[in-house]
Parts: sequence; structure tokens; C-alpha cells
Amino acid sequence: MERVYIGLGSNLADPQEQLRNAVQALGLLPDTTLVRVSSFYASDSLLPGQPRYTNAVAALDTALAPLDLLDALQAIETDQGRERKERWGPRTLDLDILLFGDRLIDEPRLKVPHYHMQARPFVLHPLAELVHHSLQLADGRLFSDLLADCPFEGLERL
Ligand code: ROI
Repeated sequence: MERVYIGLGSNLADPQEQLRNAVQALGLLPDTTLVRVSSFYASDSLLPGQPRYTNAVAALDTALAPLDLLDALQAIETDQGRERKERWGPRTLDLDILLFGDRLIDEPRLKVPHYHMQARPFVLHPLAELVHHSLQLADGRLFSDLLADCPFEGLERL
């Protein structure tokens, strides 16, 4: 089993309910145990003209291979009505693999640690509830350094 952290986000169709349903679905994944879920946080979209997002992070222990987990997460997104129209468009549910054990993954479909982890308060602050801040990422960066460069600004803990 490897410890995996999943970023959850939604800004359509009752975002808090979307996240609750997604957490339930994560708990039903095969060969996987849901360990913990962070608080939910609301924040403005990084792109103007979109509804506010609700975000959270979940910790899982899984025996699934990374791409199998990615397939399973995309199936949950699709089940919850995600339509892949525009790349950065509003979405009912976004599930991102942030960290996968201490693996560095660089595949066309999956880069881990997740590209956009740094500087995103709605990812780092919920993750900070679940990890030791002394954590060193697979790419060598210290979690505490990422967090120090990422003020809580604009986040509303729900
Ligand atoms: N903004 C916030 N606050 N939360 C997100 O999850 C999020 N996701 C996105 C963009 C549009 C970049 N902005 C976001 O994809």
C-alpha cells in the first residue's frame, strides 16, 4: 500500500455536495482505504468569471498502480457529470493525484508531484492538515517551503 493524496475541487452544481459524494466514492475504490479528509475550503477561481470553488484533500492508502488510480478517478469525475469541454472551464468535480508515495511520475497522462501544487493555497492548506510539514516531496522540495511561499490569503475554511 502507498499513501496517496488527492486534491478535490468543484465549482458547479452544489460544490460541497459534489465533494461529499466524491469522498464517498473514494472510500469505495478497490484495493484502497480512505484514510482522512481535510476540511473543505472555499475560494475565488484563479480565472475570472467562474463561480467560487470548494476544495479539499483526501489521503488514501492504495495498492492500485498510478494509472489505474487515475482511470478510477476519471470514472468518478465522469459519474458526477464532469464534461471535458474547455481545459480550464468550470467543473462539477476535479480529482487530481497530488502525491503518490514517494514516487516521481512523468508520463503523458500523469505528472506527480502535481504540477500546480505549488503556490495554490486551496491545495497546500488542506494538504497541510494531513501531512507532516517536514515532508520532502519526491522532487526534493520541502513541503514546509511550499507552504511558506503560499499565504492562506483568499481561503475560507468551511
Ligand atoms: N480556483 C480555485 N479556487 N480552485 C480550483 O480548484 C481551481 N481549479 C482550476 C482553476 C480554474 C485554475 N481555478 C481554481 O482549474
